[in-house]
Amino acid sequence: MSERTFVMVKPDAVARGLTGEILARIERRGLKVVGLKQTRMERSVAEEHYGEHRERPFFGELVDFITSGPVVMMAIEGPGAIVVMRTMMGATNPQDAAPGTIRGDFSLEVGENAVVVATRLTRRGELWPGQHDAALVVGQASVHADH
Ligand code: FUP
Repeated sequence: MSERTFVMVKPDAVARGLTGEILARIERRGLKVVGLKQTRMERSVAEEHYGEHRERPFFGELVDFITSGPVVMMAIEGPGAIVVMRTMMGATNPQDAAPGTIRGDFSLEVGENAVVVATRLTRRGELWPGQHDAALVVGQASVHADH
């Protein structure tokens, strides 16, 4: 079933010039880029997005990092896009991420792990792109709920 998900290239990867490489991997896999935008995260939006981590010791650093430079947001569409993108992204800690995944190939530190993929429609799918650009809104009807 065709799904839509939200992918964001984080500031570390944008600064290192990896946006094209990440985009190319997504396209080569056969997924479609149906929305694309380079922007900067507002602090309040970042805090809400990472709200589940608010009480964790790394929360401040996480928000500082994600707002520290430009990011590239994408809406991605295709069969099984949510699971496929999460698999392509790799484990949260890049040191555990398998080779061949974006994190496993391009990052080493958990704080700077190159990419975000929406897992939960309501927070990761809707909030950021929805607030920034209608072209990136992840349609509720076409995305599975939590998994
Ligand atoms: P993911 O969906 O893989 O990005 O993972 P999480 O939502 O669990 O984590 C979001 C971000 O929090 C990660 F990208 C990095 C940061 N984080 C830490 O810095 N330390 C941790 O122990 C866990 C997550």
